[in-house]
Amino acid sequence: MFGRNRTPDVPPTTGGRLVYAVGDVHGRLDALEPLLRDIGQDVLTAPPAERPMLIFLGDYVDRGPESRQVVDLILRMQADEAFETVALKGNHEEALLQFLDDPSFGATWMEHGGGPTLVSYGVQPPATRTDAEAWQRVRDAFDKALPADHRSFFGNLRLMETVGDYAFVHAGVRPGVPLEQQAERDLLWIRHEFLQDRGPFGKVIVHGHTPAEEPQLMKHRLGVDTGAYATGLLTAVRLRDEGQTLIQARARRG
Ligand SMILES: [Mn+2]
Repeated sequence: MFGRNRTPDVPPTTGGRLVYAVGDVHGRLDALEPLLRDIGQDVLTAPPAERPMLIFLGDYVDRGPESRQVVDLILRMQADEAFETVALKGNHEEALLQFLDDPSFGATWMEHGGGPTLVSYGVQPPATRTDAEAWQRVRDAFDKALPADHRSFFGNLRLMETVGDYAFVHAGVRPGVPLEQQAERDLLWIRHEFLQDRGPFGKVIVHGHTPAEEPQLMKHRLGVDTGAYATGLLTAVRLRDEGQTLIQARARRG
């Protein structure tokens, strides 16, 4: 099958690039700030020939308290020429966009941690979750509160980025399906079918979405979601031709 022909037992290559992939932030600005400081320091220890890449694996919003501020910081990184910054789409960004399209989705979004996201944009969720008119008003207030650069950020998130032998996605890939034929739903949502498969998957898959106490650096997939919204521990993996290294930052409060 196309893409399944990576030579076994040869370490994966980034094609000479230095890449940092950051796991699910979920509104934890207090963990993202120190992590980006550490990454900035790390680059200085061995400056690469080409500009380093910073790849965010999705789920910037929801659950944690500072979704809006996290997006602001990622936008600043995208404007910073020191890095080539790529932001992937997570299922929580999909939920936010779905709410803008359809106010009746609000109650479901709240079950997945959307309340703190609204509050971070200065919008209060309705007191009654089943009040359709109230949801319409909240949707309109959120639409108005969303800055233009945030709207374009959410609207232009990518589903997959590939660098050398690595493919970066939010959740994972469906085993047996070529990477270029993967469905958006799987890239944003898949769990067990992917996590229980030993691979190979065409490339080494770098992903977040399913939190684990420890990052999972396996042969065919690297999982870096350490549940920052609950643990305060945010994880990135540094990829170079020389190997894979974890960089972690812990927020001051848990
Ligand atoms: Mn997710």
